[in-house]
Amino acid sequence: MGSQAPPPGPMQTLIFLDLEATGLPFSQPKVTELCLLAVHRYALENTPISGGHQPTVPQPPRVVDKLSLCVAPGKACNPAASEITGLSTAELVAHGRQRFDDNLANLLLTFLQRQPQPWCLVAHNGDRYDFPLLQAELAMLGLSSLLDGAFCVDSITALKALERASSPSEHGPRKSYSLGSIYARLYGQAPVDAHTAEGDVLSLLSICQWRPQALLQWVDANARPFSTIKPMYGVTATAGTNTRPSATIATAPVATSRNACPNLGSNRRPKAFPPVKIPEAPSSEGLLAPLGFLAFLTLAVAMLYGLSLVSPGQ
Ligand code: DCM
Ligand code: MG
Repeated sequence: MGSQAPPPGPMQTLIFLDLEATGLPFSQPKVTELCLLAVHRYALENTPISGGHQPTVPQPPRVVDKLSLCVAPGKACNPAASEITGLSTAELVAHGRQRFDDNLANLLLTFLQRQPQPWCLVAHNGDRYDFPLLQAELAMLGLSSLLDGAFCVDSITALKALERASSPSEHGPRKSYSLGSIYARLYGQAPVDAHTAEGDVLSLLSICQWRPQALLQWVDANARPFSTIKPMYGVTATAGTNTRPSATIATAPVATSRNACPNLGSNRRPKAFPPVKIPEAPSSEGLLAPLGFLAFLTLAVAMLYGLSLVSPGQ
């Protein structure tokens, strides 16, 4: 982070984002549901202050844009993921849901383009989950640079900073920074519709409305380009949407271009691992030379031995 250029001025739109998927990073998850909620900074700057020891859950702003979609993941959901999200691959297919394809990527970009820039994506645990997963889905379509115009922050880091700033002298047991725990700590109740993309996004917005001015300040100081996010897992094939994830997780060196213009129609190149160099097996030509030499030696020794047997001195 230290060497990176600072973000270009105050973020105009915060886009709260949550992805549901087939499982956790080690299982190379695929998205099953996503929700984006775009809120202009004006709304956060004008959030009504609710005082008291236990503030009430703030109303969401009246003016928001929201995009919520279910997606057929193309692979089985882990039982744990299905259990918490209420989504299974069979159900998604039975409902005719479509894959994470070019059209969806286009929809995401079109949604962003309706918002004043700069845009900042906000996701809870986004640095480890939502952002790398979104990058992996885009990379598989050959659209690695699609969201290069966006910035992003992880709300776990933001809320840690905000809570510390609000009670710097507090020394208790280690706090949990899961979305549900923060929400319960701030508002004294459990979040609604946890582990649905829209429910999680609304809870995320609520915790970000707790100290809206401080949050905006933190976001402006810490937003980093989405292009710096590495995909959660690599892509090996290079042909359009037929590319498949490789067996390796989060090891792909990423060649993202900050300046690349996100354009679905042109110059698509999926991210790919550099080819692994396998030590070459010795060729048959390489083996023939030493074998010929050995044969020659054996023959020479045999001839000398034969000569020694027939020599008159023996
Ligand atoms: N997830 C999981 N197992 C868990 C928690 C989460 O597989 N115990 C996966 C599936 C969820 C995704 O992470 O769809 C996102 O989690 P969340 O619902 O908290 O946003
Ligand atoms: Mg979620």
